[in-house]
Amino acid sequence: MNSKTRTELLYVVVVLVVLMAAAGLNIVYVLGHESNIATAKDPSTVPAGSTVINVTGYQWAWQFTYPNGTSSTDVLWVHVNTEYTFQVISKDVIHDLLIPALGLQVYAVPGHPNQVSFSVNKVGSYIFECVEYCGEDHYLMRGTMEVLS
Ligand SMILES: [Cu+2]
Repeated sequence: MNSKTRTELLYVVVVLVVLMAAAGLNIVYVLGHESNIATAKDPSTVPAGSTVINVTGYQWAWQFTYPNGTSSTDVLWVHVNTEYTFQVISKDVIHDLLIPALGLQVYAVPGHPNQVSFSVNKVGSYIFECVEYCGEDHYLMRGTMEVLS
Protein backbone atom coordinates (compact mmCIF):
# COMPACT_ATOMS: atom_id res chain seq x y z
CA MET A 1 0.00 0.00 0.00
CA ASN A 2 1.51 3.32 -1.02
CA SER A 3 1.33 6.40 1.19
CA LYS A 4 -1.32 8.03 -1.01
CA THR A 5 -3.74 5.13 -0.51
CA ARG A 6 -2.99 5.03 3.22
CA THR A 7 -3.79 8.76 3.56
CA GLU A 8 -7.02 8.33 1.61
CA LEU A 9 -8.08 5.38 3.82
CA LEU A 10 -7.26 7.42 6.93
CA TYR A 11 -9.57 10.23 5.71
CA VAL A 12 -12.38 7.74 5.06
CA VAL A 13 -12.00 6.18 8.53
CA VAL A 14 -11.85 9.58 10.30
CA VAL A 15 -15.01 10.79 8.49
CA LEU A 16 -16.82 7.51 9.30
CA VAL A 17 -15.90 7.76 13.00
CA VAL A 18 -17.12 11.38 13.18
CA LEU A 19 -20.42 10.55 11.41
CA MET A 20 -21.08 7.48 13.58
CA ALA A 21 -20.38 9.45 16.78
CA ALA A 22 -22.81 12.17 15.63
CA ALA A 23 -25.48 9.55 14.79
CA GLY A 24 -25.03 7.90 18.20
CA LEU A 25 -25.42 11.20 20.08
CA ASN A 26 -28.46 12.06 17.96
CA ILE A 27 -30.18 8.71 18.63
CA VAL A 28 -29.57 8.99 22.39
CA TYR A 29 -30.95 12.54 22.40
CA VAL A 30 -34.04 11.77 20.29
CA LEU A 31 -35.00 8.63 22.25
CA GLY A 32 -34.63 10.44 25.59
CA HIS A 33 -36.63 13.40 24.35
CA GLU A 34 -39.48 11.22 23.05
CA SER A 35 -39.85 9.32 26.34
CA ASN A 36 -40.04 12.64 28.24
CA ILE A 37 -43.02 13.68 26.13
CA ALA A 38 -44.72 10.29 26.59
CA THR A 39 -44.52 10.40 30.40
CA ALA A 40 -45.75 13.99 30.59
CA LYS A 41 -48.83 13.40 28.43
CA ASP A 42 -49.85 9.81 29.01
CA PRO A 43 -53.33 9.67 27.40
CA SER A 44 -54.26 6.45 29.25
CA THR A 45 -54.37 8.11 32.68
CA VAL A 46 -57.81 9.48 33.56
CA PRO A 47 -58.16 11.30 36.92
CA ALA A 48 -60.18 9.22 39.44
CA GLY A 49 -63.91 10.00 39.36
CA SER A 50 -63.70 11.86 36.07
CA THR A 51 -66.35 11.14 33.41
CA VAL A 52 -64.79 10.37 30.04
CA ILE A 53 -66.28 11.97 26.92
CA ASN A 54 -64.82 10.83 23.61
CA VAL A 55 -64.47 13.79 21.28
CA THR A 56 -64.06 13.14 17.56
CA GLY A 57 -63.27 15.93 15.16
CA TYR A 58 -63.93 15.36 11.47
CA GLN A 59 -64.65 17.38 8.37
CA TRP A 60 -66.81 19.18 9.46
CA ALA A 61 -68.31 18.56 12.88
CA TRP A 62 -67.49 17.65 16.45
CA GLN A 63 -68.98 14.45 17.82
CA PHE A 64 -69.23 13.86 21.58
CA THR A 65 -69.73 10.28 22.80
CA TYR A 66 -70.81 9.82 26.42
CA PRO A 67 -70.14 6.86 28.77
CA ASN A 68 -73.65 5.41 28.18
CA GLY A 69 -72.88 5.09 24.45
CA THR A 70 -75.07 7.93 23.21
CA SER A 71 -73.56 10.75 21.23
CA SER A 72 -74.34 14.25 20.08
CA THR A 73 -73.00 16.37 17.28
CA ASP A 74 -72.35 20.09 17.55
CA VAL A 75 -73.88 20.24 21.04
CA LEU A 76 -72.13 19.10 24.20
CA TRP A 77 -74.13 18.18 27.30
CA VAL A 78 -72.44 18.35 30.73
CA HIS A 79 -73.45 18.87 34.35
CA VAL A 80 -72.24 21.68 36.56
CA ASN A 81 -69.48 20.96 39.13
CA THR A 82 -68.67 17.58 37.61
CA GLU A 83 -65.23 16.60 36.40
CA TYR A 84 -64.98 15.47 32.79
CA THR A 85 -62.10 14.19 30.71
CA PHE A 86 -62.10 14.73 26.96
CA GLN A 87 -60.30 12.09 24.94
CA VAL A 88 -59.84 13.82 21.65
CA ILE A 89 -59.12 12.25 18.26
CA SER A 90 -59.48 13.24 14.61
CA LYS A 91 -60.79 11.10 11.76
CA ASP A 92 -59.07 13.07 9.01
CA VAL A 93 -57.04 16.27 9.37
CA ILE A 94 -55.86 18.31 12.36
CA HIS A 95 -58.67 20.18 14.18
CA ASP A 96 -58.46 22.29 17.33
CA LEU A 97 -61.32 22.50 19.83
CA LEU A 98 -61.65 25.79 21.72
CA ILE A 99 -64.15 26.55 24.50
CA PRO A 100 -63.34 30.22 25.14
CA ALA A 101 -65.35 30.57 28.39
CA LEU A 102 -63.29 27.78 29.99
CA GLY A 103 -59.97 28.80 28.48
CA LEU A 104 -59.82 25.24 27.19
CA GLN A 105 -58.16 24.38 23.89
CA VAL A 106 -57.11 20.93 22.66
CA TYR A 107 -55.85 19.62 19.33
CA ALA A 108 -57.55 16.74 17.52
CA VAL A 109 -54.73 14.95 15.70
CA PRO A 110 -55.18 11.82 13.52
CA GLY A 111 -53.50 8.84 15.21
CA HIS A 112 -52.55 10.77 18.35
CA PRO A 113 -55.21 10.94 21.10
CA ASN A 114 -55.06 14.01 23.31
CA GLN A 115 -56.63 14.34 26.71
CA VAL A 116 -57.77 17.22 28.89
CA SER A 117 -59.84 17.34 32.11
CA PHE A 118 -62.12 20.14 33.28
CA SER A 119 -65.24 21.02 35.24
CA VAL A 120 -67.64 23.96 34.89
CA ASN A 121 -68.90 25.82 37.98
CA LYS A 122 -71.71 27.84 36.36
CA VAL A 123 -74.89 26.65 34.64
CA GLY A 124 -75.29 28.11 31.16
CA SER A 125 -74.71 27.90 27.46
CA TYR A 126 -71.20 28.41 26.10
CA ILE A 127 -69.90 28.37 22.54
CA PHE A 128 -67.17 26.09 21.24
CA GLU A 129 -65.49 26.06 17.84
CA CYS A 130 -62.68 24.64 15.78
CA VAL A 131 -59.79 27.10 15.60
CA GLU A 132 -57.52 25.23 13.17
CA TYR A 133 -58.38 25.88 9.53
CA CYS A 134 -59.34 22.40 8.33
CA GLY A 135 -60.97 22.79 4.91
CA GLU A 136 -63.72 24.62 3.08
CA ASP A 137 -66.47 24.08 5.70
CA HIS A 138 -64.24 24.73 8.72
CA TYR A 139 -66.68 27.42 9.90
CA LEU A 140 -69.35 24.72 10.48
CA MET A 141 -67.33 23.16 13.32
CA ARG A 142 -68.96 25.17 16.06
CA GLY A 143 -71.73 24.63 18.57
CA THR A 144 -72.74 25.10 22.18
CA MET A 145 -71.83 23.44 25.42
CA GLU A 146 -74.97 23.21 27.55
CA VAL A 147 -74.15 23.08 31.25
CA LEU A 148 -77.08 21.60 33.24
CA SER A 149 -77.68 21.74 36.97
CU1 LIG B 1 -61.80 21.58 12.16
